[in-house]
Amino acid sequence: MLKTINAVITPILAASLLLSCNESDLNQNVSETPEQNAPATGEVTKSEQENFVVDTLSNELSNPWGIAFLPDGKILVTEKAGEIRIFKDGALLPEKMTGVPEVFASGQGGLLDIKTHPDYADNGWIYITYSKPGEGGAATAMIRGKIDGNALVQTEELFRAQPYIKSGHHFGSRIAFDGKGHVFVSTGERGTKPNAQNLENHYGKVIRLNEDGSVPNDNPFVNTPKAKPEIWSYGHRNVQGMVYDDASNTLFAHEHGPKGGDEINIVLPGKNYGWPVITYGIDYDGSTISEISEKEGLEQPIHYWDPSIAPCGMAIVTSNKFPNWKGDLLIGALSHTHVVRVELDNKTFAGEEKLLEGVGRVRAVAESPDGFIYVATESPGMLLKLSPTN
Ligand SMILES: [Ca+2]
Repeated sequence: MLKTINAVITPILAASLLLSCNESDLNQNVSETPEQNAPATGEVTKSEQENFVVDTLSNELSNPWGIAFLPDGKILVTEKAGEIRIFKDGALLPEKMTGVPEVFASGQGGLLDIKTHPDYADNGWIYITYSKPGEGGAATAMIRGKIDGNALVQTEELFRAQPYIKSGHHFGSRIAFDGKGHVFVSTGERGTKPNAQNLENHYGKVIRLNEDGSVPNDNPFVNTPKAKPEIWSYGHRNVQGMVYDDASNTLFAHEHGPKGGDEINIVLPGKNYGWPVITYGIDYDGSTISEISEKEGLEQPIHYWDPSIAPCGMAIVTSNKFPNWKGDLLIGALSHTHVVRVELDNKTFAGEEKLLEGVGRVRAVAESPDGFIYVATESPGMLLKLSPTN
């Protein structure tokens, strides 16, 4: 069952985390977790536009964070404390993947996202983000590697955010491919707001790299003195959901805002998304962060949530398995323990619906290559599969 991480958090860090926010990974607010409300296997769930059944593939995961699909049908799930779990034929294997790097498993840090390359069948690359321990603290990092049996091999580091910071807060991070040779990585500002506006570090940013980790020469700040050339956009607080929509060539990201300020943004090169200069939220202690929510030159979200839902994980529905959801964003909610289906109309927010209400803190949402929807929750750590009923 759940491994407690409290033991490894220093008292100072723990105190700062308690002041933190609703995306806290400390599971301190899970008394509401309605285990008994999780949809029973085989029961038909009716929603506004689609009916589906939910299968619980496992309820024995420990803080699942990211989900990746292999062409042979295996599913890989990261656990935050540093394991990669393997599902074969829909069942969780007792064996864990070997060769996973050591992670800074404290606060919101740990083993984070995992994604197969769009051409995985040809090149075998799998991409992983994590909190890398190092001199002075920890940094959001991305590696790629290949899979040999149950081993992660040929790993190479593609990105490490600079600098290492002594904080367990706001590492991001999600991975998204544009299918044109680039990979995006999101970060968070590590609990230090000014980082998000400072182009001399990698925090509070969306990063864009070539798939081998090199810097694309058309990145927006490659010619800006002192700016980190990997930066694609900035002014983000903590981006834990990001997806590239191939149909509209659009990068969508959501981010944890302060209280009442979680956002969905369309991420464009060189743009400033405003944190902490503008925000719709207030600090979790009730104090004002900014008097303004709009400013010339700063981007507006396409939607914000007040109250906050604590968004984490995101998929865009592309297959015909759920035809009435096609093009919709499915977003996990940690504190609100559901999945939000967001309808878009020409890339603007057109409405939302709550799915799987009370299912637990939703950490990841993903669409498999064969069009099913997978949802990972904490407490208990479940992997759920949503299948349409026609
Ligand atoms: Ca913003």
